[in-house]
Amino acid sequence: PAGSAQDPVPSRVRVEDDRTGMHPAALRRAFTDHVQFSRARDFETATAFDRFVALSLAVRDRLVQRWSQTQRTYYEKDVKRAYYLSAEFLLGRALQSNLQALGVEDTYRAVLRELGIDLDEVMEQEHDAGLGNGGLGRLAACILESMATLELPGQGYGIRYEFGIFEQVIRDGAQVERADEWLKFGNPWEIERPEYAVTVGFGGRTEMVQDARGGFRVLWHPADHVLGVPYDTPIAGHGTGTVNTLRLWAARSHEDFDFGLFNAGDYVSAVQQKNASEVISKVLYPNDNFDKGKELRLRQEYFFVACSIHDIVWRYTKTHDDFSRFGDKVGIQLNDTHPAIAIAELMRVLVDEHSLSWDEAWIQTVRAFGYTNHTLLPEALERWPVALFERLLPRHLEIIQEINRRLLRAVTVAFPYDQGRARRMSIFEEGPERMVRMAHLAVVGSHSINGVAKLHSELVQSSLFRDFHDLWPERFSNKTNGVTPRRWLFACNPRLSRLITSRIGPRFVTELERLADLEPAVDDPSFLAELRAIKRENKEALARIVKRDLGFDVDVGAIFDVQIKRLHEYKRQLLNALHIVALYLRAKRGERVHPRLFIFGAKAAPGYRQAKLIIRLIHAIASVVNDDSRVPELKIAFLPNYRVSLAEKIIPAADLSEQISTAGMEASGTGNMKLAMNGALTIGTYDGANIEIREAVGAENFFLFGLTAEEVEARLAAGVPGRAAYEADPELREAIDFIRSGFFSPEDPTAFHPIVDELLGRDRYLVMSDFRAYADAQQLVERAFVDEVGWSRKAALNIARVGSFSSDRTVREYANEIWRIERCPIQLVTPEPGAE
Ligand code: GL9
Repeated sequence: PAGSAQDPVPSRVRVEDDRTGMHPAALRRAFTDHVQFSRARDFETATAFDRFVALSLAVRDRLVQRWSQTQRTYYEKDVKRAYYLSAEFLLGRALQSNLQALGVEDTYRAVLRELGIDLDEVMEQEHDAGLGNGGLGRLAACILESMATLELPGQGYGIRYEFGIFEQVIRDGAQVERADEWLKFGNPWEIERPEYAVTVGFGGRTEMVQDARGGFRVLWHPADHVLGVPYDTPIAGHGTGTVNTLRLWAARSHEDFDFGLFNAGDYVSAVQQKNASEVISKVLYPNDNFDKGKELRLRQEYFFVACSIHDIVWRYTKTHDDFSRFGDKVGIQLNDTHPAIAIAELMRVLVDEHSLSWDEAWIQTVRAFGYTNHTLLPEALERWPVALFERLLPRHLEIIQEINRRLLRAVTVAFPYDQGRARRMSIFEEGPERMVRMAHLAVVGSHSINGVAKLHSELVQSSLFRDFHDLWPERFSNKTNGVTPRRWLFACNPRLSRLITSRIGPRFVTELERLADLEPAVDDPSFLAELRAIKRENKEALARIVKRDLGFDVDVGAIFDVQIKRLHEYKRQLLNALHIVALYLRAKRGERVHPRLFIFGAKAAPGYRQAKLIIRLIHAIASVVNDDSRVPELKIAFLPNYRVSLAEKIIPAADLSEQISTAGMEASGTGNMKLAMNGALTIGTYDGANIEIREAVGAENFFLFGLTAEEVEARLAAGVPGRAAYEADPELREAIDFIRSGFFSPEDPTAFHPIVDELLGRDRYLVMSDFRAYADAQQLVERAFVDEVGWSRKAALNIARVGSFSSDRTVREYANEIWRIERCPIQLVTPEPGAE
C-alpha cells in the first residue's frame, strides 16, 4: 500500500486511498482535499465551520465501504433485523463518535495539529442533532449505537424534523424559545435518497369491493397524498466493521396534490400548495412526558410509520415471496406509543395490499412487534379522538375496530362474568368524546411489552396494564435502560478514561462490566488522589464555561451539585430550590454551610406554565444568592439551552447527582447512570433505576431519602395537603414564607404565589412531604464531602460498579429475549492499513 510512517507524502497515492486510507498522510490529504473541493476554499481562508464539514466528510468517506458492506451482508445472509421505530432520536454531535468508532481520533488530532488546527475547536463547530426531548429520544440514540457496536443487524426509523428541540435563551430570568435551525448550514452526515421516496395517504374513504374469486377486499381511497423522502445517517459500531442506518423521513409534496389546480390554470397557488404537506416534518413537538393531542402530531406519527412499514415490507419481499416468515426476519420495536399505529398499518398492508387473511396477517404482526412503555403518568398516555381518526385514517379505524372486536371476545372467553374488565381493556374509551387508547393497541398487537427499570416494569404489570397482564403474563418483562459508555465515559471524560485504562486496560469501553476490575484500586491512595485530581480538572473546565456564559467565578472546592433534565414538576427541581433557600437562610443566620455550586440545566415545554415559573424562581433565587457577598459559599448556575453536548461537559465535573423525582413517577432515568459512571454520588429517591443503581454501587455510596412509591400512592389517596409539612417544619416554613413574601421578586411580590399555592395545597408531587428527609440527606452529603478521601473512595466504587448500566447490556437483553436476532460480524472488503 502507498504511504507509511517513514514516507509521509507518498509519491503514488491510490485514488481510493484518499477516501479510505487510515494512515496520517491519507487522512491529511482527505481533509485538505475536502476543504478545497467540497467547500471550494483555499486552506488559508477556510472558516472553522468549513474545517468541521471537511473533516466530517473525510470521516464519512471512511464509513462508506463499511456501510455498504454491512447492508450487503445482511441482505446476502438474509438475517433477521430489528427495526427501532421512534418519533425521537436525540443524537447530539457525531464527529467525535465516528472518529472514535474508526479508531482515528488520536491520529487525526496529531495530523490537524501539524496543520495548526485544534481538533476540539473543530468539534465545537458541530450543531447538535436535537431530534428529541429528553430521555426517551436519547435512549433511542444509545440503543442504535450499542446495536452497531454489538454487530447486530438493526436500523432506526424516525422523522427528519427541520427544527429539533427549541433553543432556550434566558431573558430577564425567564425561558424564551428560539427555533432550532440545525440544518441551516447543512448536515454532512446525512445522505438524501429520493429514489426510495414513499407515498403516504391521508383521509378519504374506504370501499368494499368483490374480487375475482368472489371474496371481498377493502380499498382505501385517500383524499390526499404526501411524499416521504428518506435521509440516511450512518451509525457506526465502535471498533467494528458494522455501520447500521438511521433512516429519517422528510415530507415533500406529492404530484397528485397539485396537478388538479395546475390544470385549472392556477399555477402560482399550485406551487404554493406544495408547502402544505411539508409542514408534517417541520418541527418536533417539544413536550416531555405529556400528550398534547394535536392533529398535526397524529399526521407526523402516521407519516413516518407508513413510510417505515412500506420500507420494511419492501425489503422483506426482496428475499421472500410470501409472508409466512415475516416474523422470523423482522422485529419492530415501538419506542413508546408514538409509532403504535404501525400495528394497524402493517395489518392494512398485509390484508389489503398483499391479500393475506386476517389470521395470517395477525400472527405475523404480533410476532414482529414489541412495545416499550416509558411512562406511567396519565397525562402522557396518548389518546386520540375517534372522530379525528375517522377523518384522517378511516381504514385504520376499521382495522382497529376489528382488532378490538377480537380482543373483547378473547377477554370474554377468559373472564366470562366480568363486564368491567372488557370495558377497561377496550381500545376505545367511552365517554362524551370516544377516544382511541394507543397503549392498548400497542399491547394487543405486540408479543412483548416491557418497562424500562425494575420498579417501573412491576408497576406496568400491577397497575397500568394489570388486566392485560392477567390475560397474557408471558408477554411482559423488564429491560432496564442503559447508556452508551462510548459517549458518556470514553468521549466525554478523556482524563478519567485514561486513568481507568492505565489500571485495567482499554476493554471497559466495549465491556463495561470490566470496570469491576477497578475495585482493588479503591483502597489505593494514589488511585484516589489521581481520581480527585481528574475531578478537579473537570470542574475547572466547567468553571470556565460558567465564567464565560454566566460571568461569575466559582470555587472548585465547592460541591458541584447537579440537576440536569427536563423541567417537570414530578422531577422536583422545586425540592432542590427549596433546599437552596433553606441553606441560604442558614448561612444568613451564620450557620456553617459547605460551599456549593448548584448547577441546573433544564428546558420547560413552551406551554407548561408551572414549569416555566419554576425556571423563573430558580433565576430569582440565583440573582439574590449569587450577588450576596455575605454568603460567598453558595452559587447557582442555571446553564441555558441544556442539550446533549452541554451534558457532556457538565457530567464529568459533577460531585453530586440529583435524582429526586417523586417515587413511582420517573420510569427509569438515564442521567442518573451517566453521572454515577463519571464518579458523582447520587442523592435520590426510591424511584426508577435509582433503586438498581443503589443496589449495584452499595447503599453506603448512595444518599437515599424520601417516601416509597407505595407511601406516595397512599398519601396521594389520603389527600394530605402540603400545609401539614409546612406547619410541622420551621425551616420549611421559613423557606416558603420567604418565597411568598416576594423576597426573591421584589418588583413583583406575588409572582411565585402559584407555586406556593400548589405546595401548600394539593402538592401533587409531594415536595413538602419529602422536604425534611431531603434536607437531612443533604446534611449527610455535606459531612461525607469534607472527608476527601472517603468521598473519592465512594466515587471510585460508583465507577467500578456501574458496569451493568451500559446500553450494551440493555440491547443484548432486547436482542436475546425480544428480537431474537444474532450477531452478524462484517468482513471488510479490502484489508486496510492500520491507523498509526
Ligand atoms: C421517559 C422517562 O420519563 C424516563 O424516566 C426514561 O428514562 C426515558 C427512557 O426510557 O423515558 N419517558 C418519557 O416520556 N420521557 C422520558 O424521558 N420523556 C421524553 O423524553 C419525551
